[in-house]
Amino acid sequence: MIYRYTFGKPFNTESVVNFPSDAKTFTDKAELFPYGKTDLSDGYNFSYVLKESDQIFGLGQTVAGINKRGKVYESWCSDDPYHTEEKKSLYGAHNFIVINSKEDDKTFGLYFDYPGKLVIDAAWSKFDTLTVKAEEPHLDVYIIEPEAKCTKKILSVVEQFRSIIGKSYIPPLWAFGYMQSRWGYGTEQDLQNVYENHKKYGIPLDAIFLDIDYMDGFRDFTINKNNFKDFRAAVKNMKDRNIHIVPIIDAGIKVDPESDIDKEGLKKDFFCKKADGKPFAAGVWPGLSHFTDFLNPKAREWFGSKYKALVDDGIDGFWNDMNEPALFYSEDGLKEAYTEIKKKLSNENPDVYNTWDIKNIILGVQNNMDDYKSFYHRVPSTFAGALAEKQEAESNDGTVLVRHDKIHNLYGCNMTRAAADFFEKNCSDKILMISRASYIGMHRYSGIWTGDNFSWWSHILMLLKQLPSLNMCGFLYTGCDLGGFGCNTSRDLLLRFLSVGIFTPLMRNHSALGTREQECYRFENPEDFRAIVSFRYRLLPYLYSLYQKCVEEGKMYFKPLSFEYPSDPVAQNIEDQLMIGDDLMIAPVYTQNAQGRTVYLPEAMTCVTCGRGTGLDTGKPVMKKLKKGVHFIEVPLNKIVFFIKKGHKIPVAESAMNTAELNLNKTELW
Ligand code: MIG
Repeated sequence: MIYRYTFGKPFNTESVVNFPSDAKTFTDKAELFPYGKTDLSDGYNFSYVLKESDQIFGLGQTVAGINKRGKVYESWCSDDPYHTEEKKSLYGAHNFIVINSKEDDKTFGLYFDYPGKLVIDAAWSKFDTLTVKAEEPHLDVYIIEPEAKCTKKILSVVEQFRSIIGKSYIPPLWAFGYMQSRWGYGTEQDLQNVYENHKKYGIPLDAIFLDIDYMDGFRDFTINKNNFKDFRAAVKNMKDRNIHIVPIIDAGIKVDPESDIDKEGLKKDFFCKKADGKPFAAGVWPGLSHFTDFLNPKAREWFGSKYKALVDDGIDGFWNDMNEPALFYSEDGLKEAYTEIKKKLSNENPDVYNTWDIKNIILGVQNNMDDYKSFYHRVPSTFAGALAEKQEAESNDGTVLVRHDKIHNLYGCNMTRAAADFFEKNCSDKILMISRASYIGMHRYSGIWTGDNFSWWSHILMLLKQLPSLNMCGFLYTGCDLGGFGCNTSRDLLLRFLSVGIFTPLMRNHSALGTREQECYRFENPEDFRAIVSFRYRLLPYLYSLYQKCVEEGKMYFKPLSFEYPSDPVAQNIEDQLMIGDDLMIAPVYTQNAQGRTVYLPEAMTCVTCGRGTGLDTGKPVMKKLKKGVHFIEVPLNKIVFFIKKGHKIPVAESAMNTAELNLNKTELW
């Protein structure tokens, strides 16, 4: 059962697209809200008293457990490369939660469709209370109850939620292949080297990503002519080898009187503006940049059409970055900071506090809230609700101004939608699209990568917790930077990352400029890497069809054990193993030097161990039937270990160097 409570006049985020016509809706009826209390006297405040054993799930992309209880979260798309435990926000804003109550068998979902900052205090301030706070008392709140008599209540809530937000994006099959990326790849030679080395060591590969260096001065939709004599020919050369090239597109457009796109954007009035009517500019990679008003449908269409030049060059995949939007500085912000710093520097008796203040002033320039509050979007008045600026009469094209911070979480989502709308209308082939920032609704247009993780063991575990939470919110095509983005990886860490990555729909090795190079062929015994990566291709008949089924039926691809086995007390506490579809379970190793790990089997399963054979042959699997319960499982670095439920079988293909050479129909059953 689904109910919608509309408070005030919400902004239309378009995240919910299939609200059933016979479902109940209530308008401004806080007193009828069936769970918890709603107070509208000072913004929107919701509170719900939890029982001791209540669990809180959802919230998509966060640094937290699968069970989110005990922490505060802020829904605020943020470019923060330090994914440490105390962080309240990452790049996505995913306001869907499920409260699971064992004591009185009450399980229900809540979706707060609100495009500004939302603070979710999941029993941190008070150990028994969940509170949700928004500045504007204008939002839609959805309540989702499980279907009567179902046994897996959380999954039932998730499926119903997924049905109202619409089907998730399906990438092309090749985007399920192994993909290599690195910040720094920007030349024809880079592509050639990466391709040749994978081939040399027999490591399968389907795509190579280009980071900002392929552009001319970091200008979107341009090519650095020194790096590529003939970009189109380079793309074709790779495609002839079954390698797809995936360039990055950043949100900001360089302020540049010489550039056509900047001139055009200004002329057509498609950039966000400040209160004084001047275009807003902030520093990002290209330097001072303009920001397309993605909330304006015309501007969105215009930006989307810019992808055409690259599509015409043979490009069939993109990654949209910096679209929270990340802001390194604004001119006003810098001026203010310099004034403050000068004051501090004039201190006659320098001390450490004074010095730290200077450091903090500098750090505060980046992604500053004052900047997010300083610019405006032009939105159709029918969408703006109560967020339309009061003083602004509707202009004659039916649009009104909305201040950015109030709809911040929709920015990246609509950048990606701009591209996706263009592909939908103009491309006959499926296009790979991933975005860094997201809001629920964007799952219909693209996947996401989980941003700038580190080469840390704990970040394998973080991924395991993010995957099911993201799936709950519709994001199925997702994965992390395998090997870790920041910091220097190690051989064993990369192998363990890859061993999880072979199961994630997006399987991409990516790392930051200046870190240790982490392509598989950089390490000793590349055949160990070959064993892992080539096994991915063997799993593709199962994984790709499972993916499509999850899209069609609104199901989760990765499920926590607690969702699948709600009455098993041990399963409730396991957050480092995941079910994949209805047939598999994984229990990845995420500890350095561990030769295996303890695994809990919630029912009888077959433990499958595969390893390295000759060439692409990953050898005969060793199958061992195990009973329900706790087992110690050995997992050597170069072996793949997973579990198949008793009575289930999965199709396994022969491996291939890329998906184009993969025979999906020639499979054996394991
Ligand atoms: O400020 O384009 O998350 O994947 O390599 C950093 C450079 C900008 C952040 C992305 C990362 C990408 C990097 N970008």
